[in-house]
Amino acid sequence: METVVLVIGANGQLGSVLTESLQQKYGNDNVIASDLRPKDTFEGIFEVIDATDRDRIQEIVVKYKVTQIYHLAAILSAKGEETPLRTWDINMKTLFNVLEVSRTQHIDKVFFPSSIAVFGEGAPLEQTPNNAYLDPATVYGISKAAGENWAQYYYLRYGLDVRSIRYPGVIGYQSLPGGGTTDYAVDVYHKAVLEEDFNCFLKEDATLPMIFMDDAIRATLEVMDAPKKDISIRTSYNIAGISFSPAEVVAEIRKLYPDFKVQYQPDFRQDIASRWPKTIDDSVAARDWRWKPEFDLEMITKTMVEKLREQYKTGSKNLETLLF
Ligand code: AKB
Repeated sequence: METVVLVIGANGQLGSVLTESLQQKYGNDNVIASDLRPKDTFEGIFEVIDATDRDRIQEIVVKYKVTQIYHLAAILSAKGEETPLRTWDINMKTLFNVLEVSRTQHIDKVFFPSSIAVFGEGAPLEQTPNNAYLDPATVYGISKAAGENWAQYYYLRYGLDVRSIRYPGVIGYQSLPGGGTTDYAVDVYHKAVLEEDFNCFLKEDATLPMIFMDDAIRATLEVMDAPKKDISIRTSYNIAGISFSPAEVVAEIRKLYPDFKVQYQPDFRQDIASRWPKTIDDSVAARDWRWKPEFDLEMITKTMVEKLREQYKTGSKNLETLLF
């Protein structure tokens, strides 16, 4: 049977880039992008879906004979703290809707993104293992930890093939993040290329796990493509990219922009970051589906600067819609 993919949250930082990769892999006619609002720049099939509305998800699944769902809609760590109960409600309701529609409509595979935000003070900060104790301190982290367990429940109870990755902070030039604690690592490149000063909301030594967009997308496709028998983790897989602190990324950027100025003004996001791992042990993903990141800080910096320069010079439509 042909693969037909539904992406929920297709306008987001990861969703927008993943949708393009899925279009390349399965063809434009076999990828249904969806979000709360359509985006002018989007080319392909788009449906408005509010994922809190289960009937609407089901309608689209039936209409296009969807076989796989990538559920990327969620309120992230920093934004989530503004309205904790609403964040819980939205993150969980949308997940349950996806799981229930998938179970009842016999969807082949579901992708559920988790995050390093599932970890808290009970986990080692360095080389945090896949099976570390989970005591997240943000409502986003709590919803992801619960979501991982529900994903596993649907697999064990109903045989639903749900696969999941715990993303580090994702860095890419194609889209902007929104509402996360790791967002500074994208903003810093925009400010450098625009030759503006940068105010960092984390401390200069706040090391966090990060991953370049290309690696994040490849990991997603690889875990979804892996033979079912190789998927030994039904909660979520740790994946590592590269860990660095604000001071380290700034030092790398200064190799290209020696006058780049930065002030550190840590806010509540520093408290969130201080409980997250600094480095991640991804040996289980490496063993099960041969995960290996490719981009280090130097490569990320070179690519981000080159691509953003190009985009700002040509007044890329993508950036306009995202920034203004
Ligand atoms: C966030 O900072 O909330 C996200 C994440 C690490 O899941 N980028």
